[in-house]
Amino acid sequence: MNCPHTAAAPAGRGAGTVVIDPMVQDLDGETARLRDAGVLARIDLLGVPAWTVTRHAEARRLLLDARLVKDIDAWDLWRSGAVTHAWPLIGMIDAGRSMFTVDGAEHRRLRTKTSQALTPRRLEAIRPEIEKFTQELLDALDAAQGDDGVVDLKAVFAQPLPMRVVGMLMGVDESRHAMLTRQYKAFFSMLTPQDERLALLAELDVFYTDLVREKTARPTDDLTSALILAEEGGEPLTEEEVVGNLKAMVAAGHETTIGLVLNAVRALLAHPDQLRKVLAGEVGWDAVIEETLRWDTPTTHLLMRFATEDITVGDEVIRKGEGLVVSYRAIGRDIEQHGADADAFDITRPTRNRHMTFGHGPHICPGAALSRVEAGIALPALFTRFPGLRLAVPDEEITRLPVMTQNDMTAFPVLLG
Ligand code: STR
Repeated sequence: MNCPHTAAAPAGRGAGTVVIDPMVQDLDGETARLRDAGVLARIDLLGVPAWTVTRHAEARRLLLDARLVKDIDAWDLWRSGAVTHAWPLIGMIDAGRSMFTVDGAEHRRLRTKTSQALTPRRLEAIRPEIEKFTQELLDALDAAQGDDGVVDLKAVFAQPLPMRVVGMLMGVDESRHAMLTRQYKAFFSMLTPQDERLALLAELDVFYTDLVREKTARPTDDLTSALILAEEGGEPLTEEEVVGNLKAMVAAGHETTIGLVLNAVRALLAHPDQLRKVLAGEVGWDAVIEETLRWDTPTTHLLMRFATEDITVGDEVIRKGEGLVVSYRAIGRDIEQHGADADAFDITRPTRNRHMTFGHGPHICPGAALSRVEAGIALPALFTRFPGLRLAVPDEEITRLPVMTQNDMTAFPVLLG
């Protein structure tokens, strides 16, 4: 293989190291290279080496393996000082104590209330509000059309909707949403200088800590307040733990759903025959959502777990102290799981529900049902209101943001028709 992103293969070691491109210039090519590099591939993340798992079956096994932990102190490169806060991706791992960074019994303690608040049954209660936000943002879309009729579906619709939903759930006032959106955009972008990223993470910590203190003094009807209150006879979460969970919820709830909604719209507009079937009621929106989750995952790579013992995967060994990434985009394109046409978008595919985009095992996405509810409201509402919706530029001109772990577009200019 003659490929600039793939270094020469060390003898007997698969196809070599795949250098992950911070500018995300060729995501499909990179996904294919990862798949070609093996079940377990060596990757380079801005100079930092790690393993990644690229296949469904093995990822499923590894995500249940208690020898892999989230605790950054289990990472040799961190303990030795080779990786520091100067590394642009450190904020994806060293994110404070929360359900995202802790394992085992402590993890269950940190996570239970959040997952209980986000069951499909509990979410039915907030469906009317999500529908109301959706209608308001559709009005905003209509109003935002320029003289040429062009409007950015991302900025005006796909981005504000998840922020409003997660803001309502967690009790974050609407006056802060625009600011948070800007901060997360800068957090994820590889164009942001590292000192700025660290400064904005510190600002976010102050903001969330203030919010938790306010909710401690005056609890309201939101998940942040629920996280603060102790279970009867149970041990309450510490302030740091509540702040950590709140951060994780807002970051994850906001960023990933933008990708889900936009990727679904993009896939449908690029496959008009399939869009027709959906609009004719021959195939359900749930099929669109699941196939989009599989084919164009909102999370490209999930950082990171660390081996507490040597772990053998096929003929490779993840050594104790090494890091493992899960490459969800490659996993969604796994031929053994989805067939030889795994690279094709097909809402009638029999395996469309058998993807692993929300993860697996104890850390499986607690917001999965919420994102499905949001997309399940937003997509049909959008196409019902604007049946003539189309891209304002050729599909090839849509660019991805320079974000290594998430799959997010710069903008999505459309004509409402
Ligand atoms: C962003 C920074 C922060 O303050 C807290 C977190 C914890 C949850 C993380 C989030 C991060 C980045 C995006 C993640 C999210 C959990 C799910 C989401 C990784 C590090 C996904 O992309 C799946």
